[in-house]
Amino acid sequence: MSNVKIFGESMANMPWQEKPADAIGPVWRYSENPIIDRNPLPGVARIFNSAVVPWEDGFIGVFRGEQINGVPHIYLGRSKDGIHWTYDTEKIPFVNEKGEPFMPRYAYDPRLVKVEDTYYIIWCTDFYGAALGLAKTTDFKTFIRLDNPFLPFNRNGVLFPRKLNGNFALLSRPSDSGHTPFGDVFISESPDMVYWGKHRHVMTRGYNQWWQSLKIGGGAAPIETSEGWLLFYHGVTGTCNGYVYSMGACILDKDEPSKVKYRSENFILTPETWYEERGFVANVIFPVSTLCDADTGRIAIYYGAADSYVGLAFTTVDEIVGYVKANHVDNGDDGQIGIM
Ligand code: BMA
Repeated sequence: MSNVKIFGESMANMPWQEKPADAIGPVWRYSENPIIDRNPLPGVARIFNSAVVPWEDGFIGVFRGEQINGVPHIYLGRSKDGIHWTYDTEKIPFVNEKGEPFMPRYAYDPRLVKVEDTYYIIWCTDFYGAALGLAKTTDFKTFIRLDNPFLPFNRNGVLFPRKLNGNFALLSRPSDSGHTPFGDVFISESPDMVYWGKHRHVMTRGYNQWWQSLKIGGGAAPIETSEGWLLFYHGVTGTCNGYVYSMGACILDKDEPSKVKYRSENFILTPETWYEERGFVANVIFPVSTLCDADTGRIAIYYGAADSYVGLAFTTVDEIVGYVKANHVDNGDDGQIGIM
């Protein structure tokens, strides 16, 4: 039982490992990481930055598969235990709203979020440069591509798992079309997943926390808790050898999620293991989705590691919320009063 409540479903079958006695910090890695290794299926060299949800008696997910020609696309995968995955060998066959085939030129960093009875996939697509792509499914057989929600450039779209005040809510990070050496998180609303507005600033990269000083971006879909929306995100610093991506955590206001209630001063996971430090892009931890059990407060975080592997990490809602509150930092941007 936990003190902080997760408002969500029971998930007794989610992957889980207890915190080891020697763990440092509020989040600990799965001992058998990485859960997805290189060359996971024919024609795909690497899977990383991927998202999963519970489905039937197991789990289903959308996977960023980097093909052997270097172009990323989204593949569907299934698992009984959330750890061992099998994949469709063909890319997800999107159709447009008329039912005609639609294949994006490339697709990466997919999120998968259930809102009411529909699963939405948000990814980075080509729209005269990097922009958010959007599709929906109810059965994981037919995937209907919807209009791109935003103008270019934007690469990090994270949907809330329920409507807020009657509207869908989407976190994103406006960017450039390249490797973006800047970036804050914003929120936008839509009554119908077509027209977006009510844009608000949520949070700024951390001026005084060097690990997130360059840019930040939404990670996994926010988890609704009795303390507010718990968000795992990525924070990036620039070094003389390139970017380093760590995982941060914050809690957004329950009713007005453009207001940051608490934001951890410290990263909660940073590249330390061989599969995070070494790979196609070294030193990347990129959280993309979570599974949680409302009964026990357990949380499993799926993250891309070094643009080469998928890692799994665990925490509990009590542990992470307690940590974020105890290490809360005020960046002066919480709430953004008057700046809209
Ligand atoms: C970002 C995206 C991510 C990637 C990260 C590190 O801009 O391209 O997919 O994990 O860079 O390379």
